[in-house]
Amino acid sequence: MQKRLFLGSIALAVATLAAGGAVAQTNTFKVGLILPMTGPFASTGRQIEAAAKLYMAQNGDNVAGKKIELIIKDDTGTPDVTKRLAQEMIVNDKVNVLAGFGLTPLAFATAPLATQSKTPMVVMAAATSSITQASPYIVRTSFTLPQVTVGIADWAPKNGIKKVVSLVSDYGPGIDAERTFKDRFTFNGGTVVEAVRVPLRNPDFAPFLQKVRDAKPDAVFAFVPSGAGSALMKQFAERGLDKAGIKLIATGDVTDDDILNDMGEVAVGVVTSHHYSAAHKSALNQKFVDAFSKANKGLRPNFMAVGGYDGMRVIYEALKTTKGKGDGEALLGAMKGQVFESPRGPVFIDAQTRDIVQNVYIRKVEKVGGQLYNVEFETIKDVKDPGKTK
Ligand code: VNL
Repeated sequence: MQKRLFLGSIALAVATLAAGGAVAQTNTFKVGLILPMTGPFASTGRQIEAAAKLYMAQNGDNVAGKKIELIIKDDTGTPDVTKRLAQEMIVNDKVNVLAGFGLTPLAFATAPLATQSKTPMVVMAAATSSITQASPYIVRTSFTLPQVTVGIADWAPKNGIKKVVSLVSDYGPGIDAERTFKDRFTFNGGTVVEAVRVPLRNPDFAPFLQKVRDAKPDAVFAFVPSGAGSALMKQFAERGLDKAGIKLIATGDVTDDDILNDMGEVAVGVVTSHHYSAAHKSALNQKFVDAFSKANKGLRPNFMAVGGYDGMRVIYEALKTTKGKGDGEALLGAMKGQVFESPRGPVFIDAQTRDIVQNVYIRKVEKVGGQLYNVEFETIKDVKDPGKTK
């Protein structure tokens, strides 16, 4: 095994893998799941891990004659760590598929490794539009910010909201949300009077919200990543924006099902657009929510969980279609074009863009049986990511 000599050198090891040495001929099929399990985005890791395990518990770990092995590693939400873990998984563990990717910078850090080693990379969370263009081996089962922003930018001006300040986390998905909202809302006759960006890490929303209050808009349009919505909501109330008659509209990342119930009265009535709500009415979703909750001490699944659950589905079905062949190119081909019913509704992996096409729902936070839920009241069918040029 000449390859062993190269293991010390990352570049050479990857070059060797690209030459076809990647997949060991064994009866195991390895999925390398890299997630933020600790740090500020740990809730995303916990949700996706729980969902992936649920999918396996429901569908078995034997697929097309292979035993599925899930290798879970914590990247703490740090791109350098994600990249190193992916490298180790490709070279040492010889994983057949890489999966996870809780945030945009983590997906971008790994994309070149997927390309070099020809390993399919299933992005279950990160949602900047351009991620799928970073490697032809990327397939996405989450969503994109432009995809879920158009809905609320159409809804708002029809519902008396004409003047908006946007407030987003200052990185890929936030900038996608800011741009998409402005373009669409302006096209619809509205005005974005100010575009505020807050740091991704440890944001102190107070000074920004003060600025917003002074601008006296009809509403704030917000995007912050999963987990950060509680702090935003709390500050929104503490700064008296709701009392000043300023509405909050957002993508569903803000009223994230994982934390929504703890937000309290201030969240009631907030309208958002998103691709998944735990309150989505379908038999499949009811089953998913019940099983997820039962397996995780009552935890409610959020949109991250659904991205993880569907990501496992895409991997399982690709393995079946290729009759147990772990070959990256064949798997990738079998991931493209999959059509299925997800707990979120009908979905489709567009073979051209490798991105997910799905319904986007307009929802309002309401109290249902004493609990806060994003109740869907309008459906925009089969939304493609509008952030792509082709
Ligand atoms: C991203 C987008 C992350 C949306 C999120 O939560 C989110 C990302 C951690 O692309 O980084 O809700």
